[in-house]
Amino acid sequence: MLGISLLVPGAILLLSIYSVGVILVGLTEYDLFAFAARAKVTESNPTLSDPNLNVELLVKGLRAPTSMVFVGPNDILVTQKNDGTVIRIVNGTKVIQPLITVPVASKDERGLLGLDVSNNPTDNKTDAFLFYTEKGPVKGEALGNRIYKYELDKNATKLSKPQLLLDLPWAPGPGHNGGVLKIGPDNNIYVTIGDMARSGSNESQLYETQAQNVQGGKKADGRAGILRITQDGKPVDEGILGASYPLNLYFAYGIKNSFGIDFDPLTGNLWDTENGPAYGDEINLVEPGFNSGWKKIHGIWYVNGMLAKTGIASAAPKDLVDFVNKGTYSSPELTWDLSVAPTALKFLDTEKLGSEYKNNILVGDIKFGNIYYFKLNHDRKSLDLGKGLTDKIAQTEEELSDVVFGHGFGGITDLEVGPDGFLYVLVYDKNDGRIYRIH
Ligand SMILES: [Ca+2]
Ligand SMILES: [Ca+2]
Ligand SMILES: [Ca+2]
Repeated sequence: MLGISLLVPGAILLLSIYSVGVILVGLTEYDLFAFAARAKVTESNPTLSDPNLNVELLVKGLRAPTSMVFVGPNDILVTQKNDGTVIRIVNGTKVIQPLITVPVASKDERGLLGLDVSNNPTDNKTDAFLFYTEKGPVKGEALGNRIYKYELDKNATKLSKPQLLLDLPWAPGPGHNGGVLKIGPDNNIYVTIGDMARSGSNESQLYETQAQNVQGGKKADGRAGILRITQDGKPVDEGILGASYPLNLYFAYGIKNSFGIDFDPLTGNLWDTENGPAYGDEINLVEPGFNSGWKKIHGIWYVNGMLAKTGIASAAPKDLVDFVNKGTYSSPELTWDLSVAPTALKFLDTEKLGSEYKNNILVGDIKFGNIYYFKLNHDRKSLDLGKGLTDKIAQTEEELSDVVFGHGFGGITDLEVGPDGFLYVLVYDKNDGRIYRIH
């Protein structure tokens, strides 16, 4: 039903209205990892808009890969969502023995979702950080969405000495766990976490907090934001939105779900992608205390309890939670009316693809298998958009075609620049996940 609702949301809404007792909230949402909502991998090679660039298949047969990180030249660690393994790809070949297998709850969007590594220059060790939905003793339940720190051995063969750094909500789920984890230029850990909504159920209303812009709602409990912790799992300074735990972990809030963050290599500013309710996907500049507006606003539209648009939002809306003037709403730098389910966002800090690309943004999607390319404006606080996108709204495929960098990848879950300066694309599939290299 979710898959069909993506294609014809209006029809499903109509069907549901005539179905006795069906609760409509969330029905028009798509599930990112669900079969029908994803672009599929194909045997034909993806295509690129720039005739000077080439794409090559590096590895295939990965199982539900969600994130990757380089630990050396031609040496990549990959997380697999459903089996909880971290595997290693050396020179395009899979190493048989995984580095670790963690106990995951893997229904829908739950599972092993995020990975980053950090070289500690003081003791010459490499730490690795994983985000996963930890399996609980009761079927269908989880212990939490958790971040663990591990030691990566010198030969990169195993992850050991797990330390629980952060224990985040998982209920009701199983959607919107976020799970992208990145070490920032300040050496702190940044992680995306969605609202953990349950599609087709009103149970989610029990979990509405001030971080979802519900005035007088429950206290923020760690969901619906981008959180920041030190590499020891501690809050950073006194907290941006407030000093109480876990509010003091929030870097940003009002986020329905995000599968992509990265830092501008020139300014250090954080940017994200966000997924809307079948419309209103976003790219944002995320300044400290950023409020993205969910679940009052998505894209540029006010959202009602049925997740339908109810008009264009004010640029300075008054009915949002601001944590005593500490949080600031800002509208997206780009919003999609036509939903693409954007995922990874990557600044190309390399000249290897051509100097014109340097320090600009690539964004992947999971619905169409596209990579989009965006230049930044001179002040690096907005996107340099032309033609049909000058209104900052992508209404049609034609408008989007101007920013398509690559097509035909299958659903993209991660983008990385390798130590060789080339671009690597991680493609999701349950049994035939892939990595492509662009050079
Ligand atoms: Ca990555
Ligand atoms: Ca927003
Ligand atoms: Ca437009």
